[in-house]
Formats: sequence, structure tokens, C-alpha cells
Amino acid sequence: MDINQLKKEARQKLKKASNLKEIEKVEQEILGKKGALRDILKSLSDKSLAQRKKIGQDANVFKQNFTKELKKKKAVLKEQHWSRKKKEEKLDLTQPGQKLKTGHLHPLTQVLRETEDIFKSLGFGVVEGPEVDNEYYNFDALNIPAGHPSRDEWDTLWVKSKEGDKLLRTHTSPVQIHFMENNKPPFRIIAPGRVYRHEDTNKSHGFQFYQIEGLMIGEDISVANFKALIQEFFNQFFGRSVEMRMRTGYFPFTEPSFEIDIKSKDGEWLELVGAGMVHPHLYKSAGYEERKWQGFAFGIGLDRLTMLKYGIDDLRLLYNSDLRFIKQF
Ligand code: FA5
Repeated sequence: MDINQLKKEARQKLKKASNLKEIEKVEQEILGKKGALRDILKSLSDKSLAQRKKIGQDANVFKQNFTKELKKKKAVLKEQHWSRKKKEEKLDLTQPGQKLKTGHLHPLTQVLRETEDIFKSLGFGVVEGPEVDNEYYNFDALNIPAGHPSRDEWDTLWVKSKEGDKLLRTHTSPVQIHFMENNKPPFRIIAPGRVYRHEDTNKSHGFQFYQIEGLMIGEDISVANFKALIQEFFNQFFGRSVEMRMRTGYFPFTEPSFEIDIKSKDGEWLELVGAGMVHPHLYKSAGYEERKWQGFAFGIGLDRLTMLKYGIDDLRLLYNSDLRFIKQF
């Protein structure tokens, strides 16, 4: 190709280019390192001196001019691009706004807060204890020595730590001991929190769930006080007179012990609370004067309470983060 042909071809190509990418391609093809102009300059070696001079000059002028032409077309295309974008993205202030979606508290949190409010109104304080505790608080201080069959029932995850082995608490009852070690009766408290058990899950059993521990100690607190309190709590919580069944139970840290069932709307009994009169062993663990104090303790299953309140038939729904489920509450 000679220089005149090249000029013609280059300008035709530039005319055809309709976007920045195509222009860059033309630039490469004509002026680039492996471009057509370079080929022409390379082939000059077999020409006479006069021809070399002429073509060389001609090529230089073309290079300068074509560079300018490329630049000019690029600018035009850029301008076109932005004015098109501006048109497309024009802000229409008359369009209705988009509502921000706000979330709400998880049903378990809602029920926990309602429960706390009721107990507070009945004179109870709210305290917390550690979720990862040591064996002493979860078992020994609660009258469950090594080898006691209750330990098998409450198998859990153990964690190695510098201060000795620790475990994910199997119930909130260890908070009783933590609190008693630091406080003298009379008092009434609740201690809500998460607990963990080695458990096959089903619709009413989770391997992690929530309990609300309660503890009331004074000089003459009786089973009658407990029964009245828990009935009052249920009536307030469900907003109606609730049918409740109190059975004898067994816990190493209460004597006597009870289990409390509530009748659901469709007539089924569901176990909701473990409870009893505080065992003398605990007063000893806490360093209290013997035979001076008596009181009751209880542990309510928050998940089951939530299920009864909202008619949820499977506890696992509370934990699988399915918004279609959670949005209903
Ligand atoms: C206890 O955990 C005792 N610490 C309760 C207690 C406290 C007794 C104070 C005496 C004095 P239990 O394992 O029964 O007891 O659990 C208490 C409640 O937690 C049950 O009634 C039930 O409502 C709930 N619960 C127990 N296991 C599960 C589970 N796997 N999933 C969901 N809720 C559970």
C-alpha cells in the first residue's frame, strides 16, 4: 500500500467508527506499533533518497493530522455519550418514592420482653449469667456431682480453656448460684438466656433454646407462693385464665420438684416449666446460714412459650431465618 492509499483508507475507517472502542481500533491499525504507517516507513529502505525524503515527510504530516482527527472524533463521541446518558438518567422528582423496609423484633425477643415486663411488674429484677460456664456452676453446685445420671441427660459441648474445661450451659439454673454467691436474701429475680443440649431435634425440642430462670428466696416463701405467681404470670401473658397442670417432677437442685404443663388452644398439654423448692445443698453452696431461708426456683422454656402464644407447631421454624415465617409476627 502506498501512502496515498493509506490516507484514503484511514479516513474512511475513521468515518465509519461509531464508538470509542472502534476509534481506538482504527488508531491501532493505522498508527500503532504494528500499524499500516509503520509498514510503509519500513519499506522505505528500498527507495531512492529523494523518495525516502518525500514519503517520510508526507507520512509525518499525515501522522500529525490524523492524530488530530482521531482526537476530534473521540471528543465528539464522548460528548454524544454523556448527553445520551444524561437524558436516560434524568431525575423525575414527581415519581413516588421507594419505601424503606423496616424490620421488627424476632418473635422470641418479643416474648422475652413481654415476659420480663410481667415479672418486673411483680417485683422481680432481671439478671444475666455466662453462656459458657464451668462444671461447678452447671452441675456440682446444683447438687449434680460427677457420675450423677442427670449429667447424661444434659450432655453438652465442652470447651478447653486456660481456666480448665468449660461447657455451654445446659440450663439457666447455674445463674442461681452466681447470683446467690453475691447477694443475700430476700430477693426475687429472673435470668433469661440461651442454653445448649446434646439433643435430637424435633418439633418441641431444640439443641439450643432459651430458658427464663426464676428465683425467689425469703424467710417463709412457700409452694403456694410459687403456684400463685406462675398462674398469675400465665394469665397476664396469655391475657386469659389459663388452664395449668402441676405435676411432681425430679431435679437434684429442688425438693420437692414440679413440672408445669399448659393446655394449648387445641387441647394438648405441653410441658413448659421445671420448678421446685430450692434444695438445702444450694444454700450451702452459696454460703448461706442453714435453715434460715426458703424459696422456689423455676425454669420456663421461652421457645415453647412463644409456640403456645402464636400457635406455632414446630420449634425449628423459630431458628431457620425464613423471612416468610418471621414476618408474620
Ligand atoms: C431444667 O432445665 C431445669 N433447670 C429447670 C428448673 C429450674 C428446675 C429451676 C427447677 C428449678 P428442663 O430440662 O425440664 O429443666 O427444662 C425446663 C424447660 O425448658 C422445659 O419445661 C421446656 O419448656 C424447656 N425445654 C427443655 N428442653 C428443651 C428443648 N430441647 N427444646 C426446647 N425447650 C426445652
